[in-house]
Amino acid sequence: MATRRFTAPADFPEPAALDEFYGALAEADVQPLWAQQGLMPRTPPLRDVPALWKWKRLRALAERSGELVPIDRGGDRRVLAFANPGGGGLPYATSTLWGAVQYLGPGELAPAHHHTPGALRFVLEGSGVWTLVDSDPVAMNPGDLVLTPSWRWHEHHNPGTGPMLWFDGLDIPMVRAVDAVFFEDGPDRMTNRAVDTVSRAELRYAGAPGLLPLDDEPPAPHSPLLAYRRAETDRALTRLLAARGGPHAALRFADPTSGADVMPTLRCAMHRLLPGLRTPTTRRTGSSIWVAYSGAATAVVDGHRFDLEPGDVLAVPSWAPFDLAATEPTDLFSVSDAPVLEAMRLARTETLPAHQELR
Ligand code: GTQ
Ligand code: FE2
Repeated sequence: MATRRFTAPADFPEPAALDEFYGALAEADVQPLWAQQGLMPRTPPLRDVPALWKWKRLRALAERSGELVPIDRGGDRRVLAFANPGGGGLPYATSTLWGAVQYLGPGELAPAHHHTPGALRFVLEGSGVWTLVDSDPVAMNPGDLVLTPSWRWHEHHNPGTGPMLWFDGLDIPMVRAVDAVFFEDGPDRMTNRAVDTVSRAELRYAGAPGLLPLDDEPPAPHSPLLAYRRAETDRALTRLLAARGGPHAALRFADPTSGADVMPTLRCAMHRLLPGLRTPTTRRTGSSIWVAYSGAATAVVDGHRFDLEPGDVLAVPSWAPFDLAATEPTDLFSVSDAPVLEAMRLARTETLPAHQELR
């Protein structure tokens, strides 16, 4: 059997020589691999923790922010970001995803800006609001998914009489990690006015499934369809559930021209679960945020049990065992970093042989 050969350093180097050597390393801005802790753990350690934000509490805080804080503070948005308790104080729901609840009061306008992080909105409460994406007015209503992809100008208008609250999902931690955040305020501010037209994006790309304009535009790096309507999602879930014979259907929101994810960094999905099933316990690389839309369900994440009611938001860390069970018919929205993990060829999924035990 071949023996591994090493050039032999002194068995017992002089402590003073070692100290001097480590000093010289630090001086030279280099660090030895042999002094690193946890650089390559055997499996991803849970950095973030599984965490739940209850809608009841969130809603009250968001409403209070509407009373106390004008919209022109910090980023021109009234946004409460989910801060993962394991995230060292950063305002991130997970290590790769920004999640937040945004509150836009009646008569308010969140003025135009653009940034390289891509954003999506999943509407939870209110009506009559529209987001202008570049020059396209996109209406917002509960259960709708609205996209404001990277570097597209966007401003939110509420000409109505009640507030709107929605979930924001962005790729901010990923774009920050690669030092590619750019931001600009809009050139001028539009006046608040109601728009009752259908967005140009929907006129072109949401006519009917599988029917695309023949005079297609050059492909954008994101879905050209900027809104996915609740009625359509609901109908598609009903049909998929029928096709599968229940009790779990999941739909991925896709670019109608390519089938790709809605944005290069973010995967969005909608799940419907019927009572009587606990999904297999799986874990995946990459993290996700889950937003309950309707019904009642229980999630187990890394042995911790969470009850999901409408509006509740759950953070699922990378490689955390995760399963779901509904106590009544339940719809859940999810956003994840899966396109990035897949592009990096780092996507892994494992289904555990048995359901996890509660801690
Ligand atoms: O609505 O434009 O939650 O720019 C974070 C940054 C929302 C927005 C957020 C943003 C927005
Ligand atoms: Fe924004």
